[in-house]
Amino acid sequence: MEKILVTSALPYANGPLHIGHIAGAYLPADIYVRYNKLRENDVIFICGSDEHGAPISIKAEAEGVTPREIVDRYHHSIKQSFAGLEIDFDNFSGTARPVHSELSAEFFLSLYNKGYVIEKTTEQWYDPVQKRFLADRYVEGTCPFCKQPGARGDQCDNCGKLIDSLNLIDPKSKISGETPQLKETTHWYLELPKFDQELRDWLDTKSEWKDNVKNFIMGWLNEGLKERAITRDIDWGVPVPLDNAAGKVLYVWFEAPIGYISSTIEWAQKTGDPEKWKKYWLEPDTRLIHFLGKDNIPFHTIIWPAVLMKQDLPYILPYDVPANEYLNLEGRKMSTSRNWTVWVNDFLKYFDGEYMRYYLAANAPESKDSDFYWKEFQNQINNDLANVLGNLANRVFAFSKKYFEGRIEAPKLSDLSKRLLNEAVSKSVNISDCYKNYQVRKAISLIMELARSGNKYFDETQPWITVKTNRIKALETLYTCCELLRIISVVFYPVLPASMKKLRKMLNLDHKFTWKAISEIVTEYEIGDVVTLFRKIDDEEIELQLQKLKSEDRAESSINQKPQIEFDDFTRLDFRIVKILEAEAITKSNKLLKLLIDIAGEKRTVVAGIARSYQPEKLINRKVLMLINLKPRKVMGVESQAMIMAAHDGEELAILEPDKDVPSGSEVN
Ligand code: B3M
Ligand code: ZN
Repeated sequence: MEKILVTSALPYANGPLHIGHIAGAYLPADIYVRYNKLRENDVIFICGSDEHGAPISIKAEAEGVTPREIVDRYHHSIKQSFAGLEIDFDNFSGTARPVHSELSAEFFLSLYNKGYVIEKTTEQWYDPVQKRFLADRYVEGTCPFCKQPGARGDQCDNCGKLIDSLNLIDPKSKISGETPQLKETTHWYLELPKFDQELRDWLDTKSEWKDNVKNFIMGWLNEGLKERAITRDIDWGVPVPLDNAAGKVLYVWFEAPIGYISSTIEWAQKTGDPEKWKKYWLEPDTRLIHFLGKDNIPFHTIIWPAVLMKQDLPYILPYDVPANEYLNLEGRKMSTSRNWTVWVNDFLKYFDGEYMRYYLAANAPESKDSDFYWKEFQNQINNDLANVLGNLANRVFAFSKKYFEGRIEAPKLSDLSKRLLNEAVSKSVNISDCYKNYQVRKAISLIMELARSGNKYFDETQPWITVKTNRIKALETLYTCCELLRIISVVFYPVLPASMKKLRKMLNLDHKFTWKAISEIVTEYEIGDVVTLFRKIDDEEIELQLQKLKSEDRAESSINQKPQIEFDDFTRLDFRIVKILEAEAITKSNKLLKLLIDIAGEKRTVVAGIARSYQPEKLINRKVLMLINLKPRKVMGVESQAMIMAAHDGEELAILEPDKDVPSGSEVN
């Protein structure tokens, strides 16, 4: 019996799950775990939500709620997706729990005390309005290499070069739009260069790893490992456990993988044997297998092993990291900000979770990117599941009920029948190897071959004729097919657990079964109530999904739309029609005018950047659109208490006036 600890990358609790997540990190792991449970291995499946990091705290601030609320919302949504897809963890925790913070602090201190962490003070971008340091991806500017505007602080999408955000030309904060300032800050860095040899020696033992994973790591190592900051200046996270580190937290990528351990500890506590986690994490015979998408490779194969190597306790290192490539949608790269994806909870409103399992497993991005096409989804479900396997089960069971009252006893088998079953048993060995080697696509194609051979056998033996001429022959056909379906119910279980249980129920077989039992012949079947295994998907259902996708698609648009906001975000904006009472130029500025406005009797001062398009005297008494609940800001020494709305096209500005007279103070929505 092997001892196996399987993990899936912890999903960020800042958004719902989509098919890309499932295909990359969750379904392959769940299939692997189910297979190993059938093989009676000692396997546990551990995960949890990744609840820290800047995106969560920024989202919380934008919505005016606490990070906890965001985390709870998505933790719940994610769990719902997993339940609907039968992704069945032994424990699903969250990294904002005390057990995790304590362990993360311990991990940091262990590295710190052993001299692998150094403190450095550097200058970083600081948003003066938001009063926060800006992580690289929250700074945007002109690329120092190709001079294209809109480059992110970490990378330029135009020329693809990695950027040091300090070199961006004309940097702007993505959160407030302001020009950030350089400010000194102190952080703690993991001295990765010190691990170079140890990591190489360890990776040398991993010749069996998938090529895509090995190539990725060698690229990193050969470029030369660099020190990495493992702390951040935000207020949501695990506090850095040092006296001089107030306001600093551990970098989310430093502490998130520790979540695999803290979740296992939580699991052990729940089982009533709190020490049990050690049997997995501290004993070298455990196989630790991390399932993830390819963007997570370096963190799991370089930084995480380095962190594990220098702990006080003898933690095991990853045994394998079977990372997957990307899943595209309808031939295009998936994008959540453009809504070019399929959200799991939305899918589950229309289709059975097993349909997603089947299609994503049969088209898994195991060694190269693959695609989700709605039309192909329909075809594969209808052809493979409904027409081949579903049909085989249905015709065998219906026939058994009709002519044999569902009682199918083993007759003497002909060579043809024996060959079919022997073939199935020997294929089950190949299928087992496929599961073991993370080749689920191949496993599925072998299983479909079995089902097809069953239909062919049924057609060739013609039980609808023999039932009238030689009943024992008809019985032989039915019995052989039942045996074949029994074998399929085991080998297909890792991919389609619920459907295979349904199939076993019709065969009147136990739900407690093992891989070993494949070769244990059942001599008598008593067919239970016959139900449809797989319903077919209509064209209209697929049309609906395609329409939904296209109506929400913004990928091809050139309007450069900002990320979508919630309706609640919109209602927080207070737009009004206001009347301009006075207007004058602000000396020292050729852009700005100072306006005095009236909002239903209340007077306010506004600084408006419209001087190039409007002479002050032309504005008096006009009613225009303004946003009145923006926090007052000082511009050129004058406090501006509302913001004028104007359309702009390059140089020229156009203020917005209502198309009939409305009172000053009128709400706009
Ligand atoms: N949450 C990144 C991701 O979802 C991250 C994985 C953490 S695994 C320790 O892509
Ligand atoms: Zn560039």
